[in-house]
Amino acid sequence: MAVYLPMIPEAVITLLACARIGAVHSVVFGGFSADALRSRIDDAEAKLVVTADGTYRRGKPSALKPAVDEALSKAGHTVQNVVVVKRNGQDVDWTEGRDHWWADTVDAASNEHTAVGHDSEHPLFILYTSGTTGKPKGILHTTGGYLTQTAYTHKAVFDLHPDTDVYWCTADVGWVTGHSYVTYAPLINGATQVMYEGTPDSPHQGRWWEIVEKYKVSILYTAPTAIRTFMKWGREIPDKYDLSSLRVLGSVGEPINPEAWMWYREVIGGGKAPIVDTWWQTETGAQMIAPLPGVTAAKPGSAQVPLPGIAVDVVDEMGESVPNGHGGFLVIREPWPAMLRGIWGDPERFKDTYWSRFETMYFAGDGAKKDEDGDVWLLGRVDDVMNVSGHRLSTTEIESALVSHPAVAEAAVVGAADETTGQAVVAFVILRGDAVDTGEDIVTELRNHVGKEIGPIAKPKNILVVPELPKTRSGKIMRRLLKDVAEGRDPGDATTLSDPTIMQQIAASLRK
Ligand code: 7RM
Repeated sequence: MAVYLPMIPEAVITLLACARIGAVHSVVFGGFSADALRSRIDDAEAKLVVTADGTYRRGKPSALKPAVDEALSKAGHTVQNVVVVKRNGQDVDWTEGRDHWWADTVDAASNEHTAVGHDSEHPLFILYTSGTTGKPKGILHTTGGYLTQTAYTHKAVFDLHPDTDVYWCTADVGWVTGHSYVTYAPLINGATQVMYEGTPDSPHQGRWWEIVEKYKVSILYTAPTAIRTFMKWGREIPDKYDLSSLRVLGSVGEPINPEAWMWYREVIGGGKAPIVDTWWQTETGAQMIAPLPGVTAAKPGSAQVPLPGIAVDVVDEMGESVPNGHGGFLVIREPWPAMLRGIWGDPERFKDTYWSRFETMYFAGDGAKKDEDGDVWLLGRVDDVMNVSGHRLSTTEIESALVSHPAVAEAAVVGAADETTGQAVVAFVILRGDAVDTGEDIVTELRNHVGKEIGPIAKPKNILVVPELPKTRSGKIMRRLLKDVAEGRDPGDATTLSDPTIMQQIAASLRK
C-alpha cells in the first residue's frame, strides 16, 4: 500500500492501521515527483494509495493529488483505490469508483476492530532509499525485531520518561527516521509528541523555538543540516524563546561537525542538555551507535559507542579490525533485531550491496575511525573519502575545518579528478550573512585555515563561494553534483534535489 501524505496525523494513523491488519506499507515522500511515485507503486505492486488533496508550504496551499493522478494516468499499474484526506480544501480531479474521501471511508467504518495477529517475521514495510546506481532500493523491514529495537533505543538513547517528557522528532514520515522515531517507537512507548507539518522559516525563523516554548518540548531530535541553518540565521533568534524545557538533544542523518555540536549544546541546550549523535541507516531500521545520556561522557563530533548488543567494528581493506587511532570501513559483525531482511524483489542486489565486500559482515558503506579511546567517529560515505597524493582524506574532516572558520556558514567538499595528485580537494562554501566576501582574500585565508587545522595536504586546491548547496530533500548534500561542477562537467540528474534551481544558482555564481 503506497502512502503519499504530508506530515499530518493521518500519516501516522495510516501506517499503524496497516500494521494492525498486516498490510505492507510503502511511504513515498510527499516531495517526490509523480514519476518517482509511479516507479515505487510498480516495484511493490501497490493496490491502494493514501494521499491528500494537498498540504501547505510556507503558508500557501501546495497540491499532492495531481501527482497521484499523473502517476496513475498511464495504464498498467496495480492500483485499485485511492483514499484522499481533505487537508487544504483545494479543488481536485476525481476518478469515480477509484477515488474515495478519507472521511467517507473512515466514518463509515466500525469503531471496533480486533488487531490481526502475525508472525514476528511478517513484513511491516518497504522504504525506498537511494543507492550507488540510479534505481532506488526497496528496503524491507519485518515486524518483531524492528519494533523491539526501535522502541528500546528510543527509550534508552533519549532517556524517555513517557509520563513527563514531550518529544519532538522533526523528520518527515517519508524517511526512515519518520517511520522509526515518529510513528512506531514513540507510540509503542506511550510518548507525548509534537508532529509538525511546516518548514522552520514560516511564518518566521523562530518557528521551531516558539513550538518548543509553547509545548515545553523536552527531547528534540533533528539533523545537523537544520542546526547549521539555524547557526547561519544567528543565535538572536532562538535566544528570544524560553528553551529551558529541553533536556536531551538528538542528531541524525550525517556527521555533526564539532562547531555545530557545540552551538546546539550551548544555544539550544543552554549548555547542559546532553547531545546524542545517533548513527544508523534505513537498512539498520533503528539506532546502532549513540552515546547514552548520563552514561557516556560526551565527545563533540563522535557518535561514540555501539548500543548494547550491537557488534560494530571498523576494519581495513582486508576485513581486519583496525586498532584504536586508525580508520577504515564501518561494518556490523553480528545480526541485530531491526536489520533489513532484504531488498524488495532483488535478492542478488541485497547480497552484492551489503554482504559481498567483507565475508560474514554487513558493510554499511560508511568510513569511520576509532579514536584512542575506541570511540567511533563517522567519516561519511566511503565514496566521499578522497585520495590526494596517496593520502586518505575525509570530505567531512575538511568540511568541519572550514566550518570552524568564523566566516563560513556551510561547506561541502569533493574530491575532483586531478592529473598529478589523483584527486584534488575542491570546496564549496557558503559565507555567513555577516561575513564580507572579499574575493581572493577570503579564499586564501580559508585555505590557510584548513592547512592549520588538518595539515597542508588537506588545503583545498579550489574554494568556490556559492549562495547555496545542493541537498536532497532529507538534507544530505549531493556531492555527486558538486563533483560534476568541480570536474567541469554538466551536472547530471538533479531531480531529487529539494530545490532543483540550486545548480543553476551555483553555475551563475561561478561565472561571476
Ligand atoms: C537515519 C538515516 C544513512 C546514512 C549513513 C551515514 C549517514 C546517518 C549519521 C550519519 C554520521 C550520524 N538513514 N548518517 N546518521 N553519519 N553520523 N549520526 O539517516 O538511510 O537516510 O542514511 O546517513 O552515511 O550511512 S539514511
